[in-house]
Amino acid sequence: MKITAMMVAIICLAVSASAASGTRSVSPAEARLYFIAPQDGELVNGEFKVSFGLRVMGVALAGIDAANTGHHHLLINIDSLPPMDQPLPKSQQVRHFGGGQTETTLSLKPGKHTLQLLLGNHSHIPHNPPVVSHKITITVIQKP
Ligand SMILES: [Cu+2]
Repeated sequence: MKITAMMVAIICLAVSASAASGTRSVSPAEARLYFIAPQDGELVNGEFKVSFGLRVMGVALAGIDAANTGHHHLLINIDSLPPMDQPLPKSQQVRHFGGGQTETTLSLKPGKHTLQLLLGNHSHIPHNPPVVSHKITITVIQKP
């Protein structure tokens, strides 16, 4: 009987350990994610700089599990947010900055585009509650 209970306990530990890398991380309620540049409604050239702002939390490399940290994801022309309980997909529309970058240079076609920032934890899963910016709309104009 004792052995059986111990075996169950070991199995439970193994299961929770394997699930740990795939769980959400808690974020402080005061955390804020925002665009330093460009601003909502701004007209930009075909190639432009995007700067990410984060308050209360810190930036960590993907794979580093430290409290109150995460890495930036830039969502380009995404209408509805991806699922918040699983790793974010990687695509041209969902860009990961797992190297801890806080800015990038984007090249987009002329016209209107939306940009939104979403923080992900060490395994690219959004925090609980999600740390997400307002969605901004920019207009790319041809280079002069
Ligand atoms: Cu990521």
